[in-house]
Formats: sequence, C-alpha cells, structure tokens
Amino acid sequence: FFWLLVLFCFTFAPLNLTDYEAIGRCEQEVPEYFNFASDVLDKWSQIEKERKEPSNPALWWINGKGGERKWSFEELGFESRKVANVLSGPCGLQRGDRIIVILPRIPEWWLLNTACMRTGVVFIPGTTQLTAKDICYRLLASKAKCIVTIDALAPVVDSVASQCQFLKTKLIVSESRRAEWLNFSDLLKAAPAVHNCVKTRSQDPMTIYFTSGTTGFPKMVEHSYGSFGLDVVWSMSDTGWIKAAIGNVFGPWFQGTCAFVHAMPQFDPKVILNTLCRYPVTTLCSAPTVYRMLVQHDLTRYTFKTLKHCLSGGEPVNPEVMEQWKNQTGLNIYEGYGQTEIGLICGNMKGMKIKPGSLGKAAPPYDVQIIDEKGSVLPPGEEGDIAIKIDAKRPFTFFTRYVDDPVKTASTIRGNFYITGDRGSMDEDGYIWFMGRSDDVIISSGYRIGPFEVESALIEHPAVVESAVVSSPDPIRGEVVKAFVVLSPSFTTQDRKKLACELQDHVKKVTAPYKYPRKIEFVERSELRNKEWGQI
Ligand code: BCO
Repeated sequence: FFWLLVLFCFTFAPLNLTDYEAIGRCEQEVPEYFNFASDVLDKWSQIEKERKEPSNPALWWINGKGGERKWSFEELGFESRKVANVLSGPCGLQRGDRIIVILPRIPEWWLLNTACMRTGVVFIPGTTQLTAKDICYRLLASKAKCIVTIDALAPVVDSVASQCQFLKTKLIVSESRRAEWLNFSDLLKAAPAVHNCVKTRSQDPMTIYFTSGTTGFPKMVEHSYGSFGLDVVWSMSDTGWIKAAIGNVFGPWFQGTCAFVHAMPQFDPKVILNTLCRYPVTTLCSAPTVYRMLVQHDLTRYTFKTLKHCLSGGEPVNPEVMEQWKNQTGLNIYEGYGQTEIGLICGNMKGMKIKPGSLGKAAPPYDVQIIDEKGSVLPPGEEGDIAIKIDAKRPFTFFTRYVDDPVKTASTIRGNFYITGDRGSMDEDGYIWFMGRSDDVIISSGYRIGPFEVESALIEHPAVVESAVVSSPDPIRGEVVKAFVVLSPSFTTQDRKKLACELQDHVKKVTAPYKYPRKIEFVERSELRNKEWGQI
C-alpha cells in the first residue's frame, strides 16, 4: 500500500517527485540518510505554517462515544517530540533499543510510533488480542527493554514480567496509576517540548512485526527507515499489523493527508456504515471480510457523501463481494496484495481496468513473476510460486531480515527471486491470479495464522492427545481455522458440543483469540488408520 498510495499522490509529497520515482524504479540510489519524522512530517508542518489557512488534520480520531481529537502536523510534531523525550528520559531508552507497544486504536499509538522514529528506538506493535504467553514470547524473542500498554493488559504483562530478563520499563496509558508502572500522561505533561530528531540511515532498523509461519512461533520481520502521501483516509486495521503502518501512518502522512481513526471496541458493521455517513471519509481500506460483512446489510439505507475510493488487502477478495459492493454503492473495490515482509506487491491502481478475482499487476518498484521450483520464469497461465525479482540488489523496500534467523531469511531466496510463499499464475496482460499458500499458513479474515501455534495451544488442554490444524473454506472469512482433535480416553464420553466450546475458549485464553479454531472435528486414531487401509 505504501507504494500504491505514494504513487497516487506524488504530486502532493513534500519531497522531490523525480527522486521518488527514480528510487521507486531502482534507477537512483536510496538516500544514505532518511527519517520519516524529520524528512516528511516536519516538512508538512512547515508547509502548513506557510499556507496560513486551515489544512486537513494529520490525525482525526473518534471513539463513537463523543470523544474526538484532531491534530495538525504541527500539533503532531509538538506532541511526538514530547513523547520522544519521555522515551529517552524517564524510560531510559537509547537509539537501537526495542519497545513493544500493545495499544488499541488510540492517539497515543500514533505518538509513540512517531516518537520512536525521532529517537531511533525500534517500534514493535502488537494486537491487544495477545495473551500472557504471546507477550512473554515477544518480550524474550525481541529483548525489548520497554513495554507500553493499557489497564486491561497491564496485569497480563505483570504475570510474565519476572520471566523476561530484558524488560526494564513498563509504561501504562491510563488515567490511573499502577505500582511499578510509569504513567504516560504524567510523563508527557512534564516532558520538554524540544527534541532533536536522530539522523537515521535508510537501512537502520525502524519497526519489527511478529508474523506467523507454518512451523514454530512467529518470526520477527524487520523493516528499515527506507522501506516505507488531500483525502481523509480510514484504514481499519488493528494497530498490531503492517497494514496500520501503511494505511494509517506512512501512506496518508506521505501525502499530507488526514489519517482517520475510529476506536471501535468491537467490530460492528452498523457502526462502520454510520461512520461513513457521518464523517467525510474519502478513502476506505479494510480486509475483504469487512466488505463481506457490510454487504449483508441493506446499503441503500446509507448515504456515503464523500466516499470515493475503496481498497482491500490482507486476503483475497472474491468477485461476488466486489459486485455486491459496486451494485449497492457504485464503487469498485481495488484489491492490493502484499505481506508483512514486503508491503504492497501487486495492486489494482486507480484508473486501471479491474479484473475481478485477480490481484492486479505488479506494484512499482517490483518485478513480479511466476516461477518454478528451479527459479525459471513460467509462461502466462501456468501455476507456480509468486516471486519478486531481486537481481543483484535487494529492493530497499524489503524487510531487512527475520531477526535472529539467518537460515529462514536465506530460505526466502531462490536464484534471483524472493519467494512470497504464495502460489499463483500470471495472464497475458500481466495480471496475477492467486491460487493459495504454498505452506500451511491459514489466511482467515485477513489474519495470517500458523497451525503450529494453534496445535500448541490445544495440546495444553488435558482432553487433547493430538491435533492437526488446517484451513477450511468459509463464505464470510474466506478461510477459518479447523482442528482435528484426538481425545484423551478419559474425555471420549463427554458431550462433544460442550467440549468443542471448551477447547475454543481454551485456545482464546492461551493465544490471541483471533486464532481460535472456529471448526473442531473429533477423530480417532483407529478411524484414520482404517481410512488409510481402505476399510471405511
Ligand atoms: O467471532 P467470535 O466472536 O467467536 O470471536 C472473536 C472475538 O469475539 C474474540 N475475542 C476478541 N478479543 C477477545 C476475544 N475472546 C476472548 N477474549 C478476548 N479478549 O476472538 C475472535 C476474534 O476474531 P476477529 O478479530 O476476527 O473478530 P471480529 O469481531 O469478527 O472481526 C472481524 C474483522 C474483519 C474486523 C477482523 O477479523 C479483522 O480485523 N480482520 C483484518 C485483519 C487484518 O488487518 N489483516 C491485515 C494483516 S497485514 C497484511 O496482511 C499485510 C498486507 C500488506
């Protein structure tokens, strides 16, 4: 999305247009030094002052309960410099240190994100669905020195903090005080407003995302300062995912555009539809599952006065939902295909002919090809691995590495190509068609779920002897998690319906709830053996 948005809106960017285009096409070197806060945000702040007329806000946040905050680029700069002083002062963080930020969609998340750029502290976002086990794993694996969260998750952090030897500071965003935790608002009030942004090299680490794989626990995808544009852009992604960075930070702010945020405690299609009627949102970006849920409602009862452009990403969008959305709103859904490691890979750019069901064409600066197992490019129409040509130089927009995992990092390269892990084909016009994952990662409602993580959670329940977790088709969520479970002999007589609910609740407690198996099938080993031997 980053490149998609940047490309749409080059004209408005404060930096030199020709430079951007040339860098995007890999014809010009990436600048040695780049920092989004000083090189983009502070420039917009300057432009705002020179315009001497009211501009669109940089951030427009509402919470549906009357709470509202609007910040200009100048206000964003002022507040984020104070937060930068909180990080390097009371929190004791230095450039290169890592911080885990587990916050819902509240303005403080945007301030901390920007403050990390100003201080050179590496920002590691996490979804608020994380459990004690997930948080402990992330703290240990990342060696983060500081964690920031809210009241609801502070006790969860405390329950594992003693096992996390690298954790030095806990910062709470709350109106009340908590023992052993620094209070964000107290520190912010006292913090000085002057801060000099660090000079960062384009290749310096900026953000780390945890992303699931088929085996083992989530990997750490590292992005650099180099790897990442007058509209009101509402991108609904949870703050824990790269889509929030692309759609709610870098994309809109590169153009000097307003990032609109609705802090919905719970996903509710009616709230989304009413918000689109009430607020001047011009661009909407969300997972296809959201569109699938929205078209279940009678959309003719709602008038979206300003909505002009709809984007989707995170999972494939089906032609039926595109048609239903178009019939009811008159608007197309422009699908983007990407991943945590790379950002946007293919997309349906504005003005381009949309072929429903395809991922669109390669997004600059990428040369996307379909290749076979030897690394040879396949002709149009043939299925293979969706790959990105890297030639001698790795594109600067790529993640830098999987942290602490050089073997895994190397395994993504085949000859002159980066392997996405997805299968597909390309047609004669250069459109890419998605076929599925080449591994067992499950893409449900836009979430990437590793079967190993769900199996690990299930096995912790006394009723489970063994389990195998796979994807299962679903009309709304695209895919859902399905678990085949072999029960312990002492549980075989129990009510299966109740037991399935118990196992689902158990998984929701052990790991982030979005991963829970929405389908469970109990199987017996003998059944599997008999099936194998053809006796059933
Ligand atoms: O559906 P259920 O009610 O049975 O379960 C839901 C929640 O109720 C439950 N839950 C949440 N917090 C809980 C909890 N249960 C117990 N304790 C808690 N604290 O867990 C289930 C969570 O599922 P969900 O998140 O799918 O919920 P929901 O409300 O159905 O949301 C629907 C969507 C569409 C809004 C949501 O699935 C979503 O946000 N999907 C998009 C994900 C996304 O942004 N992906 C992009 C990743 S980045 C990327 O792909 C790279 C692209 C460049």
